[in-house]
Amino acid sequence: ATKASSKNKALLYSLLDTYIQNDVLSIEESIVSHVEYTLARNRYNFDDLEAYQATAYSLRDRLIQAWNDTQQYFKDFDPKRVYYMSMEFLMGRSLTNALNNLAVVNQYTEALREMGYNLEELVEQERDAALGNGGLGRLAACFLDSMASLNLPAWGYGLRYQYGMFRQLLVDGFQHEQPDYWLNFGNPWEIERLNVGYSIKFYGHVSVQEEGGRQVFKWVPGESVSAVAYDNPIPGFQTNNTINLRLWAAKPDREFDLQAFNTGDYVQAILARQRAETLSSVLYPDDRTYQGKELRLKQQHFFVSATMQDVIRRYRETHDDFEAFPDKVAFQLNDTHPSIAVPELMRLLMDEHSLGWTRAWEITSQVFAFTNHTVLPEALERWPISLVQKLLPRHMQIIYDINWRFLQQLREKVGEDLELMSRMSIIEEGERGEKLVRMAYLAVVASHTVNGVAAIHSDIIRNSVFKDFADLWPHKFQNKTNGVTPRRWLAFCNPPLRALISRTLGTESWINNLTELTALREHADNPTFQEEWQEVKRTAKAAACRKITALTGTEVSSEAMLDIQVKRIHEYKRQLLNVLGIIHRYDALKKMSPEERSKVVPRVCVIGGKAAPGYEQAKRIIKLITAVGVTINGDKETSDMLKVVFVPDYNVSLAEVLIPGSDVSQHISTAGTEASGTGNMKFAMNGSLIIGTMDGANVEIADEIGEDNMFIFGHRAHEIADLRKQRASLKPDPRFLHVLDLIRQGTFGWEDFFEPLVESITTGGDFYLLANDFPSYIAVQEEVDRAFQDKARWTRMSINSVAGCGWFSSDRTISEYAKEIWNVEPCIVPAP
Ligand code: 4GP
Repeated sequence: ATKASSKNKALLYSLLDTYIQNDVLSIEESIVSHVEYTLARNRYNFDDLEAYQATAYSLRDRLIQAWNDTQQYFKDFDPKRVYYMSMEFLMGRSLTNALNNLAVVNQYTEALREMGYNLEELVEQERDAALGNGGLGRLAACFLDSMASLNLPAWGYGLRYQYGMFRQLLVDGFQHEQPDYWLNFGNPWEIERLNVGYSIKFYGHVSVQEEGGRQVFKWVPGESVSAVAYDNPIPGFQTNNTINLRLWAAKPDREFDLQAFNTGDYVQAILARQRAETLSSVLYPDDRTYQGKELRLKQQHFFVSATMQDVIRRYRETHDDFEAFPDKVAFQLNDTHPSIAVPELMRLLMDEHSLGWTRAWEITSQVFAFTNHTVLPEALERWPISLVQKLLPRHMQIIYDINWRFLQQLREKVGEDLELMSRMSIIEEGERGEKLVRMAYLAVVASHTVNGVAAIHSDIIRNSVFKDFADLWPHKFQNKTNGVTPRRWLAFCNPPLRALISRTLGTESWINNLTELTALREHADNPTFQEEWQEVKRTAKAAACRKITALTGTEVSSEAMLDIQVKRIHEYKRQLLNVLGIIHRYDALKKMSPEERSKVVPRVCVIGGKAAPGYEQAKRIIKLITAVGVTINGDKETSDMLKVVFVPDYNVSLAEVLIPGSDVSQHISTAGTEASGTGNMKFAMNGSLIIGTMDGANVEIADEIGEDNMFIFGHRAHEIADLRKQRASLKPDPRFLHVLDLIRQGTFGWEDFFEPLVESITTGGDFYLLANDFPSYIAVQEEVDRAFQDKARWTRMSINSVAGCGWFSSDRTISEYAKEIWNVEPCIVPAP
């Protein structure tokens, strides 16, 4: 009886605890005490920034509690864990996400209101954590959210850049890059772990010694840097589980200092050590091309080596040898960026933990899996041997050994096929005699599984990018269609839509089980429901329009159709096709009588996205968009019917406002070039209709929501190769040629500056086949206008879009990875 009653008491206290913690007064007390003791400000007088920071610290206390419970539980339970290794995590803001996941939005709103603050305004004080370029980095962030929400024993590992993705300014319509000092006011969401650090080696040489009849390799480094951990708690939705994103920052290495200071020049020695810190300071903003940059390879090794050492240390806390390592550890390589982890793990196992090659390789080849994110050839990383040799001499030896054994194995299987062997070799005999390491092949050889990110992309990988390997090891290749988190990208960024859906379905369980949205289909034609749906869209659209006006100074009417294309600027993504379509629309408007014009559906065309700083054509495209905007928006005759705006500095938090408000969005890459796309999923999930090609995940979106609920156009992937061959003989549509003429004639000014763009898509060039797809693009745009005029039809399409999005929850994607690649299971932390 006493046992039972003490159990009851414990339960009572824990309920009471939670109650007291979530009581508005306690929340106020917690915020005020952070103002006073963490920020050391006056508790009676603090501004919005301080209020935001104190609120964040107050939430961090809760996150730390849950984090500790979770990590302790994982430690006791010792499940197999997955480590998601990525050079990029494009997290965005944390406040709204934390409030929602901890289910304390109302209490905090109320507490802040009583103290005289508005939560919505405080949210705006937070700087985006923009530690990523685009799709690949944002996918990693969505995956963390799903791993936490699915209670997986998972961690993310990455780099703590001090400068995230650059801020984009527009000056006279040109992109300028400004540094993103995101840590200027500190980062309340992270926990600095000065006690968790590793020494990371670079340069130097390798010596070989005989020890007990066995060769022992000793790497004598020429430089060493310390990696220090910063932990970022990642809460799950409606669960106590809170996982970790561990980011590494570089610090001068103390051990190494001893030698350095003997040189006699004390000040120089300090300055030299100080430079070590710059290693992790900046994110490379050139998505997809990092070739040959020594600092980039240094960053990769730094991040990977710290991660491998950390994982091994954790594993060794509970295991005496490496027998169980593959049963306890899974690594996912987010693209090839972390693939130097393969030789690094081999090195640690052999040189530091005395395993033989065979055993080390057995272990290594059971723990890695690799995701490819793009088929663009320039993105496949290849490092000059001379560079790898200089920076990581021991790794170069190991890579040669891996390659030698692989080629032996290949020879045994297929015989002496020199041509095939040189095609598949990890070492490429580059032009001008410069040999290169093909990082993707290294990753494929060492990984037990290789996956693409949408069905069509995984087919392309199997049939072309990695064809030889897929023929050799068909079992290695899988598809894992991307997804996005329905928390951030629907429930939290679009509260009115969340409320309407929950009211209609009578539950919120769809947020964790997104396929439940299919039940919306039966309401798609219901007039009352349609009206409510339109009202939700109106609210979101008004907010998006206000934001657009605030950012650009251009007034846009929320009566017009809001048409958005936001993503990195890339030729293959064909923002240029969008602009050509806009010019065509403008030209058509100009040729109409006022009477005809009054019947046209008004449209606001929004384009946003960053260009890599060295990518000239992409930067020209931005200037073309803004120049076209100046002409069109300034034309009184048509400006009620058509507006063109370029939104500067597109980022995660801007996406959260624009996406819910849009009517249509464009995902119009040349078929076979966009691996998946994830923006398409976010728009569809918010009832924005998709104008798209049959590329990437658009193909599966069409399967799920139905082609008749989208605007599909353009040539299909299987036609592209032939069309490319026939480019020289193509007779482009006269409307296409006319649009090019308008640019050439200077209708938008800057005709000389735009010439290389026009040139790139005229006959003979036009690698991305704009001319081929232009007629069907124009036709589908007319279809879009017609559909928009039929409100009931449009609303039905919009409802069906959302209803068909269940498949694109990153929860689905992550469950597949967990079952089919990682072999890890949920590990649910009991409620406190
Ligand atoms: C992107 C792909 O371009 C995009 O299609 C995909 O949805 C996303 O990865 C996530 O898988 N690739 C990159 C990159 O961002 O840097 O290669």
